[in-house]
Amino acid sequence: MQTVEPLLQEAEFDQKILDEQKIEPRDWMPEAYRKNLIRQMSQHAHSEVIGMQPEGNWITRAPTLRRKAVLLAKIQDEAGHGLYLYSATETLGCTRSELIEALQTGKAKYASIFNYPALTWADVGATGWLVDGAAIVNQIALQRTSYGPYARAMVRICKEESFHQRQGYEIMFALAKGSPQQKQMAQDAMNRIWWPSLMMFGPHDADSAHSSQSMKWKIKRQSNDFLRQKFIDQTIPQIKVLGLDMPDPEIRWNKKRGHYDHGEINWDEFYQVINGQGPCNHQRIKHHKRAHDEGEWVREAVRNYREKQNRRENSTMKK
Ligand code: BYC
Repeated sequence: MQTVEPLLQEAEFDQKILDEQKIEPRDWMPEAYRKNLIRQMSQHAHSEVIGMQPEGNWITRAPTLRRKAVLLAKIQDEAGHGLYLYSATETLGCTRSELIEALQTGKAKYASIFNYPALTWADVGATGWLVDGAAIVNQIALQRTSYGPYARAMVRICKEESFHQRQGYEIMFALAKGSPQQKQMAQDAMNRIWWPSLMMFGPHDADSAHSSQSMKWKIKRQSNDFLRQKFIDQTIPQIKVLGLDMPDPEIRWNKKRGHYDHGEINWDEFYQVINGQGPCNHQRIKHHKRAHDEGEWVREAVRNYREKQNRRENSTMKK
């Protein structure tokens, strides 16, 4: 039989959610809420970190010094997002090394889009524009998520992502208004990145395993399909400004719905990629493991420094 105290704690938690109050790390929370947050937030952190790889591949080949400086700054921002999100996830009682292990052993996912290669310079533009653009649509909703540390991390992340989206669009604009070859490169990059960008919002609502509970707990504030449609509606006018052909022949304005209709995503491809069989999954994890192993000396130095500090503090307390 349940004692009264857990029931009271649960009622207090439910009331906070109802009243739009944030849940904070020291507050009582249901175990399933905590686990679900660790799952989603760590996946989000991993996405930021793995997402540096396809763009990082272009730092040495950026066409001008200005483009290189901007790209470097963007990629460093992504590293920062990963770090805020790992720290926010650790407030739920797990360690950084547990999170990294889950990523490296394939237990934790990261956004499927980063398992595709960045083939040309235009991919850097299309990634900033479409991938960061899709991320903002999702993350604006997450600024109102019920877990305080996650919501607060999103505020700064959204500001930086909008700069990323603009720099990507500026690259696309320069290419689309450039030579016929440059315009073709922009068209090709958009055609390839369009569909994986739509996949970033996850499966259809009816097939989404976590949505219903996550919406009740206000972890997610808007559904996968709602956010995907929002992204499509705001991006099509931008494609028109670029003067590029639509990446999907079924895109047309539906006056009745007040939204753009579009073709169906290839869901077989989506599930293949999220289950480890995308074009670059193995390469991405292999690279992460190598970089992580090479950074072991930094972690060791930090551990030694902390131990030394603790010893010093203990000995001054004894005095
Ligand atoms: N890719 O029940 P569902 C960035 C998984 S990075 C991979 O709908 P949920 C950037 C899902 O995890 C920003 N997996 O799940 C960085 C679940 O699997 P598990 C990236 C996906 O959580 C560098 C299963 O499918 N943004 O901006 O309710 C350079 C069932 O799905 C995907 C985020 O990470 C996917 N696309 O909703 C440039 C946003 N979709 O865990 C840019 C944070 C679904 O049961 N995350 N899955 O094994 C979210 O908002 C939500 O987790 C999702 C999915 C909307 C993605």
